[in-house]
Amino acid sequence: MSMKIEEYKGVIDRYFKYLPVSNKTPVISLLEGDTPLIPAYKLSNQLGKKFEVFLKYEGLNPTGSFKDRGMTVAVSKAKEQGSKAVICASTGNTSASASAYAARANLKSIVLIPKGAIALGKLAQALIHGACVLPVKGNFDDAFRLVKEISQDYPVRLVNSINPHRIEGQKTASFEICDALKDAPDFQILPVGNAGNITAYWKGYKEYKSLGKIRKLPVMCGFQAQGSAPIVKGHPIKNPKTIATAIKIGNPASWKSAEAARDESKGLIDTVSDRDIIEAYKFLSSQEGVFVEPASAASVAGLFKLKKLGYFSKKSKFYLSYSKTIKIVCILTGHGLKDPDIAIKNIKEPKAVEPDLKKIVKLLKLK
Ligand code: AN7
Repeated sequence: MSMKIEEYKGVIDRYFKYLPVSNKTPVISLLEGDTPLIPAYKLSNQLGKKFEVFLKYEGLNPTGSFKDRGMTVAVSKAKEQGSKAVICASTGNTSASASAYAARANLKSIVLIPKGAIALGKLAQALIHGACVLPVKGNFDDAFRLVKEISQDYPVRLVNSINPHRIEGQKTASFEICDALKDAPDFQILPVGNAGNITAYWKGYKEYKSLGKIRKLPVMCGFQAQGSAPIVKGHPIKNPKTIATAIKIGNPASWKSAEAARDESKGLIDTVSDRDIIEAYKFLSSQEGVFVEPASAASVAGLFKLKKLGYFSKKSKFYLSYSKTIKIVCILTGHGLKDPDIAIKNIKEPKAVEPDLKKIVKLLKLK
């Protein structure tokens, strides 16, 4: 008897016909995608019987964030089109992903990061993958402006999410959710920074709908950190502030398409405070067993906020208009290990003990 196991080969292979690739494209993949959609029982219980909450754990991508879905397409296309180098500005995850895929593709990678404002794990990734890392004495928006100009004048391929290949790759996450649920969820909640991801998800859902693969479209709910919420405030923020460094962005590139996703889906883009983010961060790690970086917890903080606002109460128009179970997917964009400093700062640090059995047993109150 032959036992043939179908090998998983990454998002370009799985969704080939929906992506701007051909048989001539040299596929640069780290087998990204195929991330779990984890049922969140405790979150579901908090909302009530009628609700099922799922966590799309994008932290399990090869470099620890959703950026890998877009980067496999962007770097493969850069390679196909003869680029020798890629460049990006980044709050951390884009730089980690770009440097890994560039290393695999034998491309040079250049990353401009806001000095002192990216999480330690992400900096380590970019450096160890061999990127040329330039910390800029400014914020993300300054770095982003610079890389746009450099890529216009010099032979380096920009791999930030204004590169349409990034959006194409990232839309595969909504395909996976629909494939798993056999339809779109009723609500999708996600953090919003440069706004590429909300753009990509919405594009993916709309494509699946027009292909007849799903019957409905989700309501898209995006959340920005309160001190860094240009879309909610309606104007760019000069000095964005938040502990969620990944989404510390004052002038998002995909502003317009984020608003389109919000409006077309009859959704919303709102704020969550740093305190809300940390609360959700701790809830996820201590109650659901899922460790994410702070920016990712913004989606669950957003879910809690919507609940508090009565969005899911029995009297709400949403509750009444859904006869069946209401499915909510929260996107968890990056792994908790990216930013260990934040974890340590938010727990009580354990005290060291003598290697003494009796003392330890007593201390642990095991008797
Ligand atoms: C964990 O790496 O912008 O709204 O330069 O790393 O698509 O920008 C990261 C963004 C959410 C926001 N969660 O997504 C970068 C960068 C995490 C992130 C976002 C980011 P977009």
